[in-house]
Amino acid sequence: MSLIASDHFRIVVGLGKSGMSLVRFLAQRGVSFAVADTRENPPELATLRRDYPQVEVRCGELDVEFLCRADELYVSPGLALATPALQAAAARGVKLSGDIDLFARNAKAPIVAISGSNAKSTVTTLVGEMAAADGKRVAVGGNLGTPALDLLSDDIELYVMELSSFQLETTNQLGAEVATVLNVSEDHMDRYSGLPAYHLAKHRIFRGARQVVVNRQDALTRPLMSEGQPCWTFGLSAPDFKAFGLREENGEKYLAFEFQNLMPVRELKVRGAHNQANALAALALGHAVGLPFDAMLASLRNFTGLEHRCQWVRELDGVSYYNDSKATNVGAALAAIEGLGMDMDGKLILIAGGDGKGADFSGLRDSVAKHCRAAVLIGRDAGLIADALGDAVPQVRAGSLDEAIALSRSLAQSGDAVLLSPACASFDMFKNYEERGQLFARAVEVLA
Ligand code: N21
Repeated sequence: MSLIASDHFRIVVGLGKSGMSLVRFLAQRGVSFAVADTRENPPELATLRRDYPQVEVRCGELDVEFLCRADELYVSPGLALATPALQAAAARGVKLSGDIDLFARNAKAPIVAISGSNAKSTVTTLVGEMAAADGKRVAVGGNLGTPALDLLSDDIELYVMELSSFQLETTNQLGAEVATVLNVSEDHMDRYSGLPAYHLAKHRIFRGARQVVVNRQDALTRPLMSEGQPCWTFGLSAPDFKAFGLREENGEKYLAFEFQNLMPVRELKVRGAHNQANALAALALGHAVGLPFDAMLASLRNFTGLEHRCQWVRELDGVSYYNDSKATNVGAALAAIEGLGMDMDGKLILIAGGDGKGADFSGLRDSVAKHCRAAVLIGRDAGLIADALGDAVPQVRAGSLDEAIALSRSLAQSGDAVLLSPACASFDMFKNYEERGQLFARAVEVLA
């Protein structure tokens, strides 16, 4: 009898977007559950109280005794697994899990699972468009757009999922048809003990995967323990067997698979080596789930890039303005600086800074020295970036995004470009990177 109280009782810990999707999923299936959030007033509390008034909610500091009433906790990606109350519950036998675990247990169609420090939204979107172009009923989401559980439907033929390290941390078994970690560079050092812990979290994406896709140019993307699954690779070098890459023939560069040229690189509307790598990664993932090359190549030809991802805003006085607000880590900013810088006659005015999440910014120095005329620094960690850049480039501090834009405009010469690529999260100044990007674009659009 005493077993019953804690049997099949779950607690959703963290009431954000995915927390609400868990609530809907569990309630719909008649599973008994409660909700906890460390915040006194979590964002979705009013919605929960309105739509599920019978559900018990505990706000504020987590209570271990309460958590231990559950046999399984679904932990939000916004909460560190190292949180003492979660670890205490785990030590007492409570299973730690997340929405992706539950999604994986309930998905009846193959899953394409995509992680990485950068480009995961771009590649996820591309694979989704490729599948749609082939006429597949495809669902795209996870870390971007719709939470995983809200995608579940018996009609779906393919799931294309972007997964963050925080989502993977709580995923015990994914069982993807094909899984990839596109690249690994430092991010979220405020949540991990170091790069190894972050790397390990990302690699949980390979658990139970039937095929894997690996980046030939980044050894950290190789599964730590290969289970002998078919392995496809992508990279900028010429491809061999089971490989996607670039091949040059008669002065023309092609996206290529093994010994077959697929499409001239110049037919892509997105520029830069990193975007060619993204296209090759999407081709590898699509090929692994049987998408035909004609549909995949048509999608690649149409793709103009994501919002806030190195997006051209306008030209003024011979100066182009780019919104790369989605660059929330050093690796992303580097890709933008190198990608744009390479293509230009003029130089870049880089607007960077924000919440650096404990990053080491020294990796920016060489690229900034090479491609930038000046750096305009904003936000909480402006000083850390200033120190890391040293005398690589003239730098100025701005107290607001508007001031940064005005300063950038005065520093730019005709032929230059102003690039917002912060290498930081936005939480110190904005709601999120989308708001930061929208405010940048709006302010640039109204410059007289
Ligand atoms: O937009 C930006 O500028 C930065 C994006 C990053 O740096 O990459 N994203 O840190 C992690 C989790 C990230 C973004 C969204 C989420 C999921 C949340 C859910 C709950 C976020 C925070 C919470 C907080 S839950 C609780 N107590 C930036 C809390 C909770 O405080 S990210 O990877 O119980 O959404």
